[in-house]
Amino acid sequence: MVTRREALATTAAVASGAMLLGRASSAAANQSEPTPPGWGRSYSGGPPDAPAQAPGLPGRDYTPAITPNGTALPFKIVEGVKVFHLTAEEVLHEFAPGLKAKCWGYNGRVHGPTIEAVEGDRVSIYVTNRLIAPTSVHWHGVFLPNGMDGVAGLTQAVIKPGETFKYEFTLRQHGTFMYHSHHDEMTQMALGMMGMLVIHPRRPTAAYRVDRDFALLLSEWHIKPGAERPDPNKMNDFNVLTLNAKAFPGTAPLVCKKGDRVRIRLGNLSAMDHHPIHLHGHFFKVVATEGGQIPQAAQAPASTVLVPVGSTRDVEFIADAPGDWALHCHMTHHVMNQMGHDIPNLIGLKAGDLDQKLRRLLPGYMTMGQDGMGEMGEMGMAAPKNSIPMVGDRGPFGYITMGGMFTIVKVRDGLADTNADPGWYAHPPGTVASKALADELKRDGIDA
Ligand SMILES: [Cu+2]
Repeated sequence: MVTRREALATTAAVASGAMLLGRASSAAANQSEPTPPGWGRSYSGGPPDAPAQAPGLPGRDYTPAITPNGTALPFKIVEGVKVFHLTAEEVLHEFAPGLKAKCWGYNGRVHGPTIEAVEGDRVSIYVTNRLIAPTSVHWHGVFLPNGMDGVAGLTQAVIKPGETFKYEFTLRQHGTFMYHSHHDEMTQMALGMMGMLVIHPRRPTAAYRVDRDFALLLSEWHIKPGAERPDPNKMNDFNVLTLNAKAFPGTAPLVCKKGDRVRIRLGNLSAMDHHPIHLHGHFFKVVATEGGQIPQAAQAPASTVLVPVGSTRDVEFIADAPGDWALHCHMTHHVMNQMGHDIPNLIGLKAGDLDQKLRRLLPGYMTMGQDGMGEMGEMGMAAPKNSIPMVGDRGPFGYITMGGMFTIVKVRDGLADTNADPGWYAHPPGTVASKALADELKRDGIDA
């Protein structure tokens, strides 16, 4: 079956030679201004503008990125221009099983779908506002005419409820970018109004090609247990930390075949926190920021990358170690869900017969936290309606005491389908940490 998009795409490909004579011709180039060595031009205004090229197509010009728990924004091609449509609206969003909240997003999703395009594409992005408040959209990190930058009041009028605005510009860079509301940011971004924007190179080098290309947007929320909406007025004490707006165990795993070259595009639009994202079992190289590609000689190896607020970091690695590898923010409070914050410190407390006494008044009462939080999620103690446990989920060896900004990179040998969760890793015999045997303790002189 030929979809409308494919039909348009075919037409566009056939017509691409004539395209510059059409609508995109006003974007014809005047790039005679010299730029200092090592600096590309930032301006893509029109006219003068960057020359638009034939729209880049998935499969032919790029391998689409994967947005775990998300999706790509569909487009159509009209007269050589790639046309997208975002609708800002309220969305009932599930962060993890047990926690839903009324958020603001785009096209029925929180966060919005990933916009994907190719360097040289002329893009037209329509934004319809179905919120109760005015809004605007900023294309974060993208070179464009000043009036397309989306800063309400500064470079454009607000998009009032019911109105549709059009943004149009030619993409003249590649990399990982983001889009977000730029009107009443404190409220609108805290409610979820953001998404990823991936621009592929027009002529990808061998180094650019990867087998798996993931996009993860980091953000943070304050949702009082039981509340129906995130609270945008909180300046700290964020209690739901998310990857693509999901908190573990709501996060989808990143599934790879052994030996895959993998890219993870990390963007951070949290209100107040930078996130050091740590990958287990591998090292990666930080290959790009929202400012562009990092020269190969400067791509430092690491297993943790700090993603500052308002930034993107692309990391690449070879998934050569089969297993279930944690990928998470290393701030310990960012891998803790709602209930773990701001409770009295009871570490080391001897509850004694306190529990028994209190149970006479409160049947089922149990003092929590005297040996930490590990058991709390598992026991599901006293979780108010519409809230998620402080920590994680049941794993193959017991409870995983991590929640929030946590997911699993699942690397498998001989995997047929990387789109399905392959389940838990089957460890080769003798490769799992286990209780030491008496003769081992004796042999190695361990006085336990
Ligand atoms: Cu963090």
